[in-house]
Amino acid sequence: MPSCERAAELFAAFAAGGVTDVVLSPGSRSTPLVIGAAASGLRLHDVVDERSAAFFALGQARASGRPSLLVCTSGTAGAHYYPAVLEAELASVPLIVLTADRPAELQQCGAAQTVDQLHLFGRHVRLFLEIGDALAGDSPVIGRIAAQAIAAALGAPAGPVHLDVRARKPFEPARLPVTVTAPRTPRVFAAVPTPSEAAIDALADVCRRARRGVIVAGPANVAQREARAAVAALAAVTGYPVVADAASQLRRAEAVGVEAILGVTADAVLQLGAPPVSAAWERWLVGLEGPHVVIGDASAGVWADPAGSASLVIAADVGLTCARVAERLGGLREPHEWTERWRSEAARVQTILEPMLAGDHLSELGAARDVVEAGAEQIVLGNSLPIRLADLVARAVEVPVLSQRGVSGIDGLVAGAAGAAQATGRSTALLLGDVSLLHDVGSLLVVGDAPLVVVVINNDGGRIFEQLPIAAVPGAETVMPHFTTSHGRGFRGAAAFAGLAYAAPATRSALRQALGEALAARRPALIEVAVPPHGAREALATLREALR
Ligand SMILES: Cc1ncc(C[n+]2csc(CCOP(=O)(O)OP(=O)(O)O)c2C)c(N)n1
Ligand SMILES: [Mg+2]
Repeated sequence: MPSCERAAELFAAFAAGGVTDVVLSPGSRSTPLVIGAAASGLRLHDVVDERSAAFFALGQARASGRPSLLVCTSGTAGAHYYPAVLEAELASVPLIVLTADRPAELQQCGAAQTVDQLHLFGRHVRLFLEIGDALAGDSPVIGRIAAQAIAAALGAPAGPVHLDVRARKPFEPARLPVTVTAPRTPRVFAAVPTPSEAAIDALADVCRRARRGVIVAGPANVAQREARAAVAALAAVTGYPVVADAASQLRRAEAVGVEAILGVTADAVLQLGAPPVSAAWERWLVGLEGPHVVIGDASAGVWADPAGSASLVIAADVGLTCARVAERLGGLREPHEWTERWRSEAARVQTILEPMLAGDHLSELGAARDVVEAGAEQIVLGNSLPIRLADLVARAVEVPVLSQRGVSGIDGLVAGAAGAAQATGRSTALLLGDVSLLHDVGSLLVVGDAPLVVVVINNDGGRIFEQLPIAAVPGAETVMPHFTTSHGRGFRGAAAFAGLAYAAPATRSALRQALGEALAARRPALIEVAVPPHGAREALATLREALR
């Protein structure tokens, strides 16, 4: 059972393996872990609510690419980590969870705060280990356990790891601080999935045959920024447009939105990672007759072909694969009618969209454009309409864009953005909906002094549901309140409670000013953009009509 000294050695081993941050939630059973973490030199963050804590750590890891550690007590505490663990699993984010646990003899006998925590997260973690005994006595394996947990969390694919740590009383050290013994840890290089020669041959063959191809990229982790040059090289040698989701890390000046390809028929599509968020994509894919290539991680949970239409799947790193196939294909393809065709489609979409973004009145589309272009060093897009509207209006995006598209929850967005801002020190803008903010309103307390500006689009409810077929059913008005959950609340009081600066701009120029000032001052703030409830519904209907 862990002594505080041995626990300190464990955390020192995590530090040696590249971990920098631990998010702690208070408790007694976790005493050796807290004492050990405090002795290790790692940065500690205290977050009372384990659900917030887990999303905060998730945001740190999502932004930094480093595993973040979570420590909590026994009982229901670890269960509050569940949503963030699921997101980490499906979005491939490295997260290492340490739950303190009672010793085996105190299970199933009425001992307080005791539940069966073995495999608490079921099949949703990359690795589960019960390690209480390993931290007892002078076992030499502590360094190995930390290295193994880090390697499993970094993948490939990256994801969550759960270590359950049984502890028997007494937990306390004889005196503080405890001394830390340097652990013996192996140096670990995580797996990088390299495409085989055969995979490159197959992909090059698809590109040679298809003159009218398209490269598409859905939301991806920030590491995909490293693939930018390789994707551009592949686009150049194939003459294919890059249809890059705003959250793909690949949205550059020459990229086009999904709407731009709706009007054209391609004869091949190369999908990089997850499918794009836009519903237009699914409709377009149904009509595709040529090959559909999916490149990226293809392990069970992250196999990115929900429609089952892929004809070729290359389970390898996107950047490496694009670079290799671009090299294989060699010289630039001559521009021809295909290039003209999609460029003119992209221009047509722009001529429809830009007038809708003119003027100084507050609108959801306008706010999305203003947030994306506010000069933040990092952008976080909330789910529901925000990520979709940002995708519609974003032009080139040069900074990392974080999104929660593993499980697409509207939960934990504030905590995640706070973790991302804190871990990177980048000035961060979070765009999210009012129901999403209500869901995570408690996490405004974890923003602290992180350089985070939370921009809430308050359309008084979940207005995405007005886009769904249910809203068009005759008589739907009787049930729509159960979907939209209109609440009539503003967030001024929430900002005050959390000690955040607050602004409720009445115009877009005021919004831009409030955003610009808060970001430049790196001052945490909440900006509330109050818009008419049905504004997005009307704008999207107008847009669809014009694009037809
Ligand atoms: C944890 C979780 N609960 C429920 C949902 C289902 N859901 C998707 S969008 C949405 C409404 C979001 O409303 P809001 O944040 O105001 O955004 P808007 O639709 O107005 O853009 C809900 C409840 C979800 N995705 N995640
Ligand atoms: Mg809303």
